[in-house]
Amino acid sequence: MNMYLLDIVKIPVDDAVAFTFFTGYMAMFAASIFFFFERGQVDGKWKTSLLVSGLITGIAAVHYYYMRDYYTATQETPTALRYIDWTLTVPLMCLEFYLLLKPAGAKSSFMWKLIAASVLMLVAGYIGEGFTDGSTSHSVIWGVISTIGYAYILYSAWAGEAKQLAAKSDNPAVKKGIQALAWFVLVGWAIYPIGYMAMPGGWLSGVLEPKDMNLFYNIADAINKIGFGLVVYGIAVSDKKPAVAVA
Ligand SMILES: *C/C=C(C)/C=C/C=C(C)/C=C/C1=C(C)CCCC1(C)C
Repeated sequence: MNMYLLDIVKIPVDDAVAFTFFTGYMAMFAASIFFFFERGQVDGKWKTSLLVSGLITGIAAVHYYYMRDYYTATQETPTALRYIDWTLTVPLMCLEFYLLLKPAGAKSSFMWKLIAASVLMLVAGYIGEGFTDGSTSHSVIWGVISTIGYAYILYSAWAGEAKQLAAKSDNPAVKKGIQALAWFVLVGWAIYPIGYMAMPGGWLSGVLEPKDMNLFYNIADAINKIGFGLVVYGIAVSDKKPAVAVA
């Protein structure tokens, strides 16, 4: 056996899950390069936000690199890697809200409340998936607890603190951007619970196979992580300093 070929993986042509692991990896990787390079083009006050956008997709790219291999080697769901990734990237998305709303008066307590809600959402989801006994009750109980955390973030974006801070912002680009992020949280983030329900005992386990969970998570990750970054990028480029008139 040629020892240099050990890393070659086989992807069956009908394995949609493997496809999304590979395209997800490449998309996250490319998005990171884009955000890091564009960071040099935007006004100084947006540079940290763009850096965080690049970190979110960059951290995801590294995890996808490993999750891809894990899945192709074992055909199993990389639960631990998935949640390690989310534990880093979701709080960074909360940080994006804070950075955008800081000029409108957001305090760090605003950010910590969002982060606390995201930790509740993710810890409960991890117990639900990682420690399942295959029963519907286990899946549902932890799914419901997780949803409490999700509901808090959703509430903040649509009616609570984030919404109210955005209303106070004197920057139309930020107002529009926060509204766009609120849509991502409502529609893009709602894809995850659907994937969760594919787990053994889950409400959709009669319709979906357990590995289909990855299909939902991979598609949602690409939409949300790259989408969040593009919204931030959109704010930064539409909010250029007005050109100085030449006398
Ligand atoms: C980049 C990763 C992101 C934006 C991940 C978001 C994850 C969620 C919104 C997960 C939510 C869940 C529920 C609301 C209930 C079931 C368990 C979870 C963790 C899948």
